[in-house]
Amino acid sequence: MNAETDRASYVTRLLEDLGSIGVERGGGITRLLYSESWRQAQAFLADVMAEAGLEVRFDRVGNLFGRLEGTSPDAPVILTGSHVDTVRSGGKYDGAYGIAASLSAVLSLKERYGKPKRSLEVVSFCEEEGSRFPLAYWGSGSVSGILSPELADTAEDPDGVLLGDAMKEAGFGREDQPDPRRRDIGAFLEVHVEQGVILERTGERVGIVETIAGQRRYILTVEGEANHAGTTPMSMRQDALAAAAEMIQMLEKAAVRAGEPLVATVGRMKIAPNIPNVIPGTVEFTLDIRHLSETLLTGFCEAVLGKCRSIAVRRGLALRVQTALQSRPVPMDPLLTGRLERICRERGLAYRRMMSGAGHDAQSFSSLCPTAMLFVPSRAGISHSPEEYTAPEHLETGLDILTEMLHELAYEDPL
Ligand code: HGY
Ligand code: MN
Ligand code: MN
Repeated sequence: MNAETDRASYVTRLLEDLGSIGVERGGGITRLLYSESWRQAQAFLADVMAEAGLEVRFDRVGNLFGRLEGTSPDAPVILTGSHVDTVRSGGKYDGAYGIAASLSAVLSLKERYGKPKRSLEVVSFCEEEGSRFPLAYWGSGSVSGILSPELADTAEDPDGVLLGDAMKEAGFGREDQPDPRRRDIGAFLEVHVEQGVILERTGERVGIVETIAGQRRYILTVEGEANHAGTTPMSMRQDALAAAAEMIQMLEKAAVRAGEPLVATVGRMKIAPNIPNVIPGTVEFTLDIRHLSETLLTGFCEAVLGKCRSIAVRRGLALRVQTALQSRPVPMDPLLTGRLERICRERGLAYRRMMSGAGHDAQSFSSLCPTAMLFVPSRAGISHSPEEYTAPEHLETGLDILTEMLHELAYEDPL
């Protein structure tokens, strides 16, 4: 086998191994922040990094770094990687591919060129999805400083466990562990599966991300009155679920009317007391709204939240709105996207510049240092599902481009 196929098979093997951690009967993968499967995955990756001869380090929130020291150790670090956590019943590639490709790229550069000028670091971010706690980007946001450590004292999971307690339970959150905040990063690169169907439809091999959509996540709590389903006349009800249903219908209609690229999703709902013969007294549900334009995103959110309040008032119910996440649309670095484009052209690869409707760790870095993302095709655009799949030749393309980018940034040109 030649070096190229070696590097590629290293990625597929890592994906298989990582994909076996947190796998469920139905084939989905669940690795929620600070859970046992999350801990196993980080421990596995720490071993892989150590075996590869990288300097391994965890920071205080559980981000894992593998460092290949450069000949100018004080020069800005070239950081590459992605997140180890998953959604519930997620796929094998989201996040994991970025970590596996980064590891393979750094290892092959180490074997071929030895020490870089600028240190190269592979990172497995502890959390990006926001699948357990009502925040996202806890890993990259702690490194870049866009999230404050105090969030650990207030963010609670659906079982009422505080993020800070879960962090300590998993062996992190101690003062003697390295502060996650970094100020020595010169550039961040992330390779990721597209999680959409554009590349597959157009036949292009590579997506060069220009902008990552802005995101708002809210938790709406509708307070009505639980009551007997048989004896309470329709005219006397304060049905929290009927009100929530009207709000969700309104939201969907408003999003369709607003048109692309705006998207709005209600992904999680809790009903209390959730009993067939009791009128729901309390309903809590999430809103996930995204757009490329900060102004239009803000305007849309204000409008639909206003309509939700009017629905609650008209029905004599109370409505509480908590903001769980506000991330602005972020542009990627034009010099780095230009580099990616040149590398694709040199290889005769069909590529397209595109936006990302999905949020990514790269979003956390764009205000800190030059940042770039590249996508490889997802089969049928499916993601956040056990059906998530990307063909080996596409994984190899992303690996090849990432390796070249890292070679140029860490061994050759100044940033
Ligand atoms: O939700 C997202 O866009 C990403 O997968 N965290
Ligand atoms: Mn991801
Ligand atoms: Mn995801």
